Amino acid sequence: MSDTPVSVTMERDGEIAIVIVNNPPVNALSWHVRQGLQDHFTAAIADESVKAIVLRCDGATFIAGADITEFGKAPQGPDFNSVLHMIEAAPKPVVAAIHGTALGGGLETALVCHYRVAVPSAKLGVPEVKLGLLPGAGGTQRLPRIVGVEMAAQMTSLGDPLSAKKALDAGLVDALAGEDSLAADAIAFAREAIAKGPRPSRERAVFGDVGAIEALKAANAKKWKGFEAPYANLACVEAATRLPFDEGMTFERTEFMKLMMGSQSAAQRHLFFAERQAAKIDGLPKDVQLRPVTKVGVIGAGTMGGGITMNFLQKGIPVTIVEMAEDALNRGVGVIRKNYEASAAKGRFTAEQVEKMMGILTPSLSLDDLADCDLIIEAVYENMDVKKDLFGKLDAIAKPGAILASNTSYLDVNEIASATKRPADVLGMHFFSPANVMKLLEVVRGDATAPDVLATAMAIGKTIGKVAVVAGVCHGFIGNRMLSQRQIPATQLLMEGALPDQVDQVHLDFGMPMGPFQMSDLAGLDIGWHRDPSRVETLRDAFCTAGRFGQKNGKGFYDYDEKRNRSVSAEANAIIEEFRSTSNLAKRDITTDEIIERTLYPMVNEGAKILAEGKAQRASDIDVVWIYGYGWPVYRGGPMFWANLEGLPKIVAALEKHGVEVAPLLREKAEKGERF
Ligand code: 3H9
Repeated sequence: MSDTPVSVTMERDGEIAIVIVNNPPVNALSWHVRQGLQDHFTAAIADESVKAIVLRCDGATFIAGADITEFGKAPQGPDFNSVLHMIEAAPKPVVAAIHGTALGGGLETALVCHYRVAVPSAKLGVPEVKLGLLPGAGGTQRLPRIVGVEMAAQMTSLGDPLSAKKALDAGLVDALAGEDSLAADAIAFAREAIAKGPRPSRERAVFGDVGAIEALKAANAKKWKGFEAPYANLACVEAATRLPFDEGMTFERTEFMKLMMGSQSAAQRHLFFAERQAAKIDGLPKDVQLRPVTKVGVIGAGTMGGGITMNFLQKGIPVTIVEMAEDALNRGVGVIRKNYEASAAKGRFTAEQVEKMMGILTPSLSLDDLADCDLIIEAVYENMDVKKDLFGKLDAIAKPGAILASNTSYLDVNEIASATKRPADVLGMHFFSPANVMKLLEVVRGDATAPDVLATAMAIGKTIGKVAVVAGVCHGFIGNRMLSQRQIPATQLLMEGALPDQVDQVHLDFGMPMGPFQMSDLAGLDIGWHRDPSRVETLRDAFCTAGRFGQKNGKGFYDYDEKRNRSVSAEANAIIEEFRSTSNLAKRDITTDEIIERTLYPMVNEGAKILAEGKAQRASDIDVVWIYGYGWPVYRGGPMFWANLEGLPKIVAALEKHGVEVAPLLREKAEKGERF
């Protein structure tokens, strides 16, 4: 018996052959699918009694793309492009019947079919750019021939799918089928297409305005900074406008291989799997039942509490928001409304939706009103006594089975839980500011947190559109614990001769959205300041004593104008100079390499400690935290992935050179030639 999985079969309906792909979960184009397509199409083409062919899929979706797990491995099975050329060259009409998502190589397969029929709920797109790639099986050459240059440029460089309706309007889909009758409708369509005959896309002319490509580049310059793939996609679409089809295909192939072999796509593919892996919780029974969450309580109507609340309202989950004082409550609710109205003005919501969301928000001045909530998230002042007092009160109010979560960003969740008689129901849900925008949610698992509580918090994170990552209890959890290892040496570099904008620029060039000192200014330099101007023991004390508190008062490490644009500050630099002169440290030139080694390598080192202590389940979870919580550049795959690319021995050597104690796990991996 052959070892080849049977993932493609063929049926007959009179003169129509129906080729059916069945390769769960997403009908990816694994080698055996390509083999099956080749075998069955060869047979259907050769069979003279077959007058037209339908291609459809079983399961939840049409083909959702190439099998990403095969990338980077030795090729097996037939070459994808050869299979597609064979389908396109069929001397009888071929009809793709699309449901679910026709993505990437899946849409490229549909593009070589002569006709496309889709159910209204289907989505069609080429998301390769999100994996640092381009549609490398003719997508960039066939789309401009079917939907025109402008739409092809948009689809390939942005990667967002079209609805079936939009695809119909664009000519990408020829007819909509009934939601429940796709198989039969596609056969009927194929029967009618027999008279029309085949219609290969490659023979059609490219149409549309090539100027759209430059316009797209201009509109997305900021978003695409540092990324290679959007530009490579556009170069291929542009090539389609001036090269014959076969030459365009060669151009596409070259560009595809460049991306495939490069580090950016490796990083983006890593992130694709890392994000999905993060949802998996080690050591949890498979049959764990989630607790229902139909009503949420949020304590604190400040920036965090308000942002957290918005996540739930947008998903139609009612929230009771509690504040101590009426003016603070009114202010908080007012900000939520203002934010929604601003989004409505930009067309993100209708006025009716805004009212609906505000209609399921219940403002309250009493904790007692949280008695019927399934999940209560505390977002008050970051102080252990305040939090313990609050959790003690909640213990008396919350209904049995309610999940009690703290949005603390540093504090010991076990100690918070100890203030209740139900520590199994307590955990951390650490949102990142602005909480309605940032995608990361650190779910902090306390020593006593029950499995179903943890699983429910992770699931609710997904419901509200977050990427949730499990973290263990430690100071700052995964993200902030690593952040502090960046901030300390960054400040030390100022003492040795660097200036804030030099350090920040290295981080910006690396691809971070802001550097360490921009971040300090944003957070506020006076947070945690002792407020005694006569005590100037740290650089921060010197800044605060000089009345430089950061963005909030327009001066910190930088000067800020009324629009919060920063400029280098002579006064700030003079403070640094003066503080340095008192510390006996000689001023010297600091190189870009040293800034990287001293600010980013210690983060990797801390990541290794976090892993060894089991505070993160896996290295890729750390990458997810930094990408979605702190804007680590996607094309660098997160700090632990990046560390592998840098080379762990190189990192160990640099840490030693700079006098940093090397984490045993990092050293061990470097010595054994392993990777994170
Ligand atoms: C391409 O096509 C290149 C071509 O141009 C060819 C050039 C020559 N391969 O996301 P989910 C797994 S590049 C392998 O949780 P959902 C996924 O890891 C590709 N595996 O489900 C997960 O596994 P596990 C272009 C894949 O319902 C499971 O399937 N296509 C692939 O939320 C379920 O996934 C894309 O970029 C794959 N292609 O969303 C589409 N896709 O259960 C990528 C998924 O072990 N995929 N898996 O964790 C998606 O966007 C979503 O998965 C999809 C379903 C929307 C399809």
